[in-house]
Amino acid sequence: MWRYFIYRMGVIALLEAEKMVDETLLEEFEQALLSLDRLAVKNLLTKFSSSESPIELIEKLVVPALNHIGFEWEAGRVALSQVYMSGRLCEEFVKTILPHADFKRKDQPNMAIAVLEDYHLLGKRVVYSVLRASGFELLDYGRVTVDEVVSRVKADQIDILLISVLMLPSALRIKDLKAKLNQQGIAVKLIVGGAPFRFDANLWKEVGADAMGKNASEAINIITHFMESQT
Ligand code: B12
Repeated sequence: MWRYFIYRMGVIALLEAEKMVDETLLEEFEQALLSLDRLAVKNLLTKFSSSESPIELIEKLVVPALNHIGFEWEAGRVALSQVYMSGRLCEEFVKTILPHADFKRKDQPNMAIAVLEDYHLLGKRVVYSVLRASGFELLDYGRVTVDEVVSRVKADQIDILLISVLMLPSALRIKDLKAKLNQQGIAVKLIVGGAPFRFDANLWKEVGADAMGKNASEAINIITHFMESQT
C-alpha cells in the first residue's frame, strides 16, 4: 500500500516537472494522439522538430504526452484503446526520427539492453538508438524473462546490462535477476530505467541496481562514468 502511495505521489510530481514545453502545444499533441489524428500528430512533430533535436522532441513532447495519457487512463478518463493507439502512433513516428548509429568509439565494455518481463518497448527503443547514435555498440535482447537474460549475459560476457521496465511488478523482478546473477557469480553492472524508477526515486537501490537513468542522455553519462572508473 505504501509503495502505491509513493508511486502515486511520484506520478503527480513527474507530471508537474515535465511541463517543459508550451502547454498549448502539449495539449494539442495529446488531443491529436487521443483522437488518432495521424496527420495532426505528424504536423505537430514537424513543427516542433524545426527548433529541437530529435531527442529533445522525444523527451519534451512525446514522453510527457504519453505520461499524461497514462495518468488519464488510470483516472478513468481515457480508454485503454486510446493509450494503445497513442503508443503505436508515437512508436511509428519516433522510429523515423531517431538518429542512426555512429561507430566512432572502439574501446568499450560489452553491453546489452533488455525489456524485462514487460510489453512496453518504446523507452528501450529510444535508449538503444540514442546510445548507438552516440558511438556505443550494444546488443538488443528485446523482451526477456529473468532466466533468459541471465543465460544471455553469461554467454555474451556482458559487463553492463541496461534494463527497461514500465510496470512496477516488472521493476520488482529485477531483485530476482540480481539474486540469480549473484548466485552464478556473474559480475555485471545493472543500469535501470523506466516509469517506476522515475516515480519512486529510491526504487533502483531497493531492487539492487547499480544506477538509474531518467532518460537516454543519463544512460550515456552513467556508462561514461563506469568506463572512467574502470581505467
Ligand atoms: C503506451 C503505453 C502502453 C502501450 C505500450 C505500447 C508499446 N509498444 O510500448 C500499451 C497500450 C500496449 C500498454 C499496455 C499496458 N499498460 Co501501459 N502505458 C503506456 C504509457 C501511456 C506510455 C509508455 C511509453 O511508451 N512512454 C514513452 C517512452 C519513450 O517513455 P519511457 O518508456 O518512460 O522511456 C523513457 C524513460 O523512462 C527512460 N528509460 C526507459 N527505459 C530505460 C532504461 C534505461 C537503462 C535508462 C537509463 C532509461 C530508460 O528513457 C526513455 C526516454 O526518455 C505509460 C504511461 C507512463 N507514465 O509511462 C503506461 C503505463 C506504463 N502502462 C501501465 C499499465 C498498467 C499497462 C497495462 C497493464 C494495462 C492493462 N490493464 O492491460 C498493459 C500491460 C501490457 C503488458 N503486458 O506489459 C501503467 C503501469 C503502472 C504500474 N504501476 O505498473 C502505466 C504507468 C500507466 C499508468 N499511469 O497507470 N501501455
